[in-house]
Amino acid sequence: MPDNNINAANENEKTRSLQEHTTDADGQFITTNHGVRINDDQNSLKAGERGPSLLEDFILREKITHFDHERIPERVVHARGSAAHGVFKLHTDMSKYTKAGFLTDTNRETPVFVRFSTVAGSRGSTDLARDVRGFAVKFYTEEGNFDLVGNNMPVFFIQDAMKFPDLVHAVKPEPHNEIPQAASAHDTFWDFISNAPESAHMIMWVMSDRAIPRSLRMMEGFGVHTFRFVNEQNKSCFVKFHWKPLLGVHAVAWDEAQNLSGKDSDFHRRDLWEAIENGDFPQWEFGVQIVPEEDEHKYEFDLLDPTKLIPEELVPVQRIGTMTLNRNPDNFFAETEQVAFHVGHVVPGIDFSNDPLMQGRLFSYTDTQLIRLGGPNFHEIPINRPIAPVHNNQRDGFMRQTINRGKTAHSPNGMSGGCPFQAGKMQGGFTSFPERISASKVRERSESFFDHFSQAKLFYNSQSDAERNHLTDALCFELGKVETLSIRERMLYFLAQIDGGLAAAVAFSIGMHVPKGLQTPLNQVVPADADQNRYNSVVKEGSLQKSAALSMANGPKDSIATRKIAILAADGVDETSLNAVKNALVAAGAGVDVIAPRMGFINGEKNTTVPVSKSLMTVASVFYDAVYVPGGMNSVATLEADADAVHFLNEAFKHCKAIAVDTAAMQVLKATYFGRKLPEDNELNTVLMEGVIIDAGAAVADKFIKAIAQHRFWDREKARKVPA
Ligand code: HDE
Repeated sequence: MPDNNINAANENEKTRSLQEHTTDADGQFITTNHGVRINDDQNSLKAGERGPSLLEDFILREKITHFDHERIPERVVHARGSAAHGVFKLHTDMSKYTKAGFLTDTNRETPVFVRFSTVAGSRGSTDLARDVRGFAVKFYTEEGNFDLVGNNMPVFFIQDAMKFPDLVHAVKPEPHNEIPQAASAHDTFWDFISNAPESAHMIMWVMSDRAIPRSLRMMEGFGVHTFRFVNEQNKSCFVKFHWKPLLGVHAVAWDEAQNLSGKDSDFHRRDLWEAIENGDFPQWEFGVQIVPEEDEHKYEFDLLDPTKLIPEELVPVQRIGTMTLNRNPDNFFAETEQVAFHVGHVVPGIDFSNDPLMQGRLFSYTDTQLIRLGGPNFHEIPINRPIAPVHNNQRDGFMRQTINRGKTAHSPNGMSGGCPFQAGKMQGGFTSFPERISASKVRERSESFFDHFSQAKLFYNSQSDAERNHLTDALCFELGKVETLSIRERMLYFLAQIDGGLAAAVAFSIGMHVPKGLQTPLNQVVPADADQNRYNSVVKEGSLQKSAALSMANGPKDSIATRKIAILAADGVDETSLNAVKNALVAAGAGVDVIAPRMGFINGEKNTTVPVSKSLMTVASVFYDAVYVPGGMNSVATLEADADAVHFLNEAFKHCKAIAVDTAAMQVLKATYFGRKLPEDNELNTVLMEGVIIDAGAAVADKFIKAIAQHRFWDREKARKVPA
């Protein structure tokens, strides 16, 4: 077929869209799966009204059979997920480094589908588990699908794919009693970790607040492995991929996370869904760190080691495009559940590195889809279909949907004029980067992978005081739940190699001492011939001491866009102040709920009605970023005496949120734990009360907005005396 015919055919196929596969039942009759209209979908066919059901009832049998087969196996990891459609728009041409069309043509808009997930829990588990978050992006490029199957943390627990099943078995619920769900705070996980010092860096990330994001929209994303870019001249460089959220990176408090797990285990899913429904489309900038091929061995760490990041101080992240998520899936199962990502889905211009973790993943993803989605044709499921045309001689298999015309399914052929043709370099055929390799076949790990602790230290040292406290608390919590003493002891030894103070603080909390030497040698569980030193610290001196990019505290704090603010009110509220503050918050981009003891409407003191969004029965402060209490004598009297309202404020205070109170509502504040302890009113500006704004009427709004933009006032935790 001449080239221009191929192009015309390609154009036609490009017009296929996911929409083509959606169905809408509006105004339609109910039918069987074979298109027969059904006249009664509520009653089975019986021999007489009170008689037995008849086997011939094909309508009943089809309905029940389909139902019986509704479930498919959940993902073995990352089972719990939420996803959205969107678009990627490049703003900086990368053709110097790569020939990938979607990274060189700044006029293109590339459709994407993004699935966020937790790793350890089952499909119905809580969104708020302490866990890594998956951040998987499918780019439907004109040259085929590129999947960037990353996480919200830039490093991983292990260096070699061989250890992945062990890691996952260790973190999943324990096999004898299937406890605990979606939690790493148990013996098997820490047993594994304490014997795998390569996980030190990742443990710092997972114990940090990055593991309990405020929102999926407020997380960074990372490709983790080092990839290759390859340009038109076949020159290659190394690249690390990043996603930087425009809303900044924010977390909740651990107590809040646990609370949310009970009150709304769909918190992140709901938040993403609602933001998109409201038109608050989440956005990320796409970033790359480029390392020239000749610099491969320039760093103290190995670029192929997935437990290491490239500090942004050494190689800045260049921001090259923006991803916007602008459409919720139409159907969770068809799209979010059936989407199949694969690290091996790359397009010309992007290639792999020899990272041994990545290499194992290149096998795993197709393999898992075969069992999870039931056969080799999962690429035909609408959400997985590329927008680029597909032609090859692969045929048949369960649930094949493509109807291939013609006699040939072989190549080379003469009968079909040689079609489909191999695409040469000029026609955009994928060619692997011809990396030169000369080596012995070994089961070995490179010595350049043995420094397990320097970047763990770098991360720890780069945290703000509050972040470091949270990380310490997280370890106290997790190891406090570990029952086997020798595991706790090994972990203390492990932590001591990261930071003596950290190890001592955790030891104190779990009632132990940091061991001087290792009582239970690690080499009991590593291969007998392994050199013990390889599994211990090989810290390189003179490394970078701190990296600002590793701390969430250094992120932008200038916007309250999409934040959720609660206004507590009851009958008799001062509606003028309420409306003024509400309008100011909405104008600044926040979402506001008026919360009252009952739903419907409340009457303002000037007798206007104020609509109530939620009742105190159904919400809690953990759903909100900040809370405001307007004045109005009767409203204040009601709230002061309402335990739920007082608890709402206590909890918001405990979780270090911005709180605004009208001077006419001081009684409500005084009813709280922290308000009762207030020094006399004019001395409120102590650290403890930072972020608690007291002012009259609309004057509260400006200060309140600035406070909400700070996200949290973690210094309040220094008092550590707030119940709630
Ligand atoms: Fe995955 N991983 N993984 N993984 N992974 C899966 O694929 C696997 C790893 C990641 O939203 C599975 O379709 C191996 C690192 C995400 O659908 C499975 C190894 C990173 C998702 C699998 C790793 C990831 C998965 C399960 C070590 C961050 C969810 C279901 C060699 C860079 C994608 C599936 C989605 C899913 C295997 C390590 C990210 C079993 C063997 C490192 C975001 O194939």
